[in-house]
Amino acid sequence: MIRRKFLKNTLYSTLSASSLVNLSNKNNSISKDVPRIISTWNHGVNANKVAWEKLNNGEGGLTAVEFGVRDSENDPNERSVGYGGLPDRDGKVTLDACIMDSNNDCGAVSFLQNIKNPISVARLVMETTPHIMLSGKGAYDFAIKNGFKSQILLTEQSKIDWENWLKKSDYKPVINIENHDTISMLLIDSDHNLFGACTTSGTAWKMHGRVGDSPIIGAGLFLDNEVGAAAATGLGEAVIRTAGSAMVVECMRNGMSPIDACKEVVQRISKLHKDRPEWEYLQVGFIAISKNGDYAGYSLKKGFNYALTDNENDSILVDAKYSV
Ligand code: SD4
Repeated sequence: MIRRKFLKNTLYSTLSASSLVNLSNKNNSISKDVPRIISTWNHGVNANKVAWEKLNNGEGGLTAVEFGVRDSENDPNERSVGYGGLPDRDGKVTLDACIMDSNNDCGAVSFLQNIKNPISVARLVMETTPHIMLSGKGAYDFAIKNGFKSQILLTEQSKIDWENWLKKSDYKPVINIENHDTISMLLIDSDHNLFGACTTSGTAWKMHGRVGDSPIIGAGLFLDNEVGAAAATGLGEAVIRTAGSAMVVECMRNGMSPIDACKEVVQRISKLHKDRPEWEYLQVGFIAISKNGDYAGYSLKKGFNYALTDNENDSILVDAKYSV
C-alpha cells in the first residue's frame, strides 16, 4: 500500500506541470484511482467487464479495449454495433471502427462489410501496415488475407426492421433509440497510459457508403498520452464538423477538467446546429479521461449514459450530465 502510494506520488511529481489538468473542478469525481475504464451506453457495462479482466490478466490496455468492445460487436442484440447492427438504406450492414494507443499509434477501418470484428481489423491496420485507415473493399480484402472470416452480419431481426423501415423510407438518424448505441471505450492503466477504441454500424438507414465519425481519429476518438483521452457517440456529422474528440482533449490541455471539456465541445456543437434542420433529432455525447484519471461524460440531450469500472466501481452505469 505504502509502496503503491509512493509510486503514485513519484509519478505525479515527474509529470510536467503542463500535462496535469485542473483538479479543482467540484462537479466531477476526482478520485485518482487507476486503472479505470469508461465506455458509452449500457452495453459498456459488459464490455468494461471483459476489458477489466484482460487488464487484470496482464494483457495490456490495447488488448483490453479491443476485446472489451468486441463484446458489443459480437452481440446480435446490440443493434448499432457489429453483428446485428442495423443496416443502411440498401439493407447492407457497414461498419466503422478505430483504435489508438498511448504512443499515438492508431488504426481504423471504415465502410467495412461482412467482417464481425472491425476493431480487430483496425488494430491490424495499425500494427502491420504503414497506413492508418483502410476502407470498403480494401479493408475487407485485407481482413480476409489476414484470416478473418466473411460472414453475413444482417440478422433476421435487423432484416425485419429494415423491411419495415422501407415501407416509409423516412430517413431520420435518431441516435437515442433504446438508450444504446456506438461503443467508445477509454482506458487509463496503472501507469497512467491511455488507450481507446470505438466501433459502430453507424446511423441506421444511412446512405450506402456513408462513413461517420467513429473511425476518424480526432472525431470519434482521440488521445494524447500527456493530456487525456476522449471519445464520441451521437450524430457523426456533427462530431466530424467540430473535430469533437480532438477538441475535448485540447480543452483538457488548456486546463479544463474532463466534464468542462466535454461540456465546452457539446456547447460548440449546439451553437453550430441550432438553426440547422438536424437540430430536431441531434444528439451527441462525449466521454473523457484526463491524465490523472479524472473522468466525465456529457451530452447535448438527456438520455446518455456510460459505464464506469475501476477499483471501487464494478462496472456501474452513470447518467451523463446534459445541456438541454
Ligand atoms: C455515427 N457516431 O456513425 C456514430 C453513431 C453513434 O451513437 O455514435 N451513435 O454517426
